[in-house]
Amino acid sequence: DGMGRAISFTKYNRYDEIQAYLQELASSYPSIVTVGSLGTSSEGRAIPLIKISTGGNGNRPVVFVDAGIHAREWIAPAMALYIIQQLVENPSNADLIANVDWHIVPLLNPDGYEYSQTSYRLWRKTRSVTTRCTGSDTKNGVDANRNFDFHWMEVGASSSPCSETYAGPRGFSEPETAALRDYVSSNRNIKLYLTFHSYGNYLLYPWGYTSTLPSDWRALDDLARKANAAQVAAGGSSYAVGSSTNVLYAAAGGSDDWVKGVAGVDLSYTIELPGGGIYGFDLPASAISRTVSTFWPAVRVYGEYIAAL
Ligand code: ING
Ligand code: ZN
Repeated sequence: DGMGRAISFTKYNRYDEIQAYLQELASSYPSIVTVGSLGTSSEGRAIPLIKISTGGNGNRPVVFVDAGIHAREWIAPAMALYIIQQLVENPSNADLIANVDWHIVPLLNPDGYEYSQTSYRLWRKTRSVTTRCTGSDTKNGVDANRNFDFHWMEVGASSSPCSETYAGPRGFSEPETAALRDYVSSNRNIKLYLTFHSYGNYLLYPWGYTSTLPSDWRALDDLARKANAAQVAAGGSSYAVGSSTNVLYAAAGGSDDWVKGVAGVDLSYTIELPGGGIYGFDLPASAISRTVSTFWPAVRVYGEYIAAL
């Protein structure tokens, strides 16, 4: 009908719905949207990737956003989809794409996400089959946020395949994390990395592998505090700001540590969105819209900072 396909924020969208929305954006906004895949998951799904660019031939600074590294944290992909919608479909955000490109992976772990939708709500890991757990195959998979190869397995990660924080047989054993590595390594213009998780209201920066702060921690801290203030002004609860180790817990192999420590992207953040529901990960669908729109002003602060560099 030419009206385009809307994305809903009154329910959690399935993988196919997310892919359909991105394809619709690519056909409705061909001059600024390119849709492709970051790579292929263990179960063979394309990992969706959308690039938003108003020009500059790939020479502009890039904000890289991902979500859904962990399957059960459903509000995170919803947040990424809201960012995509706001950047592409809301003209009042034109300033954020005027001289900055955004590369967004709204669902890095589609296999785990679909498994959490259909079979087991609290699934966290990927769905790769490694060593089977004794007596059960229900605990296969790798914690993708322990699988990045920077101080891999040093702290806060498990070598047991049955553990929820199983780091994998080796760093980058998972096709999903390897795809992110390959993409970020080959895109030298990435100036800011945001990875969305839930839950608990944290704006975290490296390091997760040590309590020592990065030398540029003040810049990381200042920007996060400005982002937090913006979402508080929009009615959100205040987030705790600090390094993962110092304000949450130590864990090596996270994406933010690798992106900063190896890929050399100075500004790297793990954002823990608010929780809800019985388990914390099951924020009711009725709360999605308010949650993502309340955090949007924080994303604007991040985007404005990169636009002003
Ligand atoms: N939390 C993150 C996790 O992977 C984290 C927190 C991120 C710790 C980065 C250390 C480094 O455990 C959730 N909810 O997944
Ligand atoms: Zn997580």
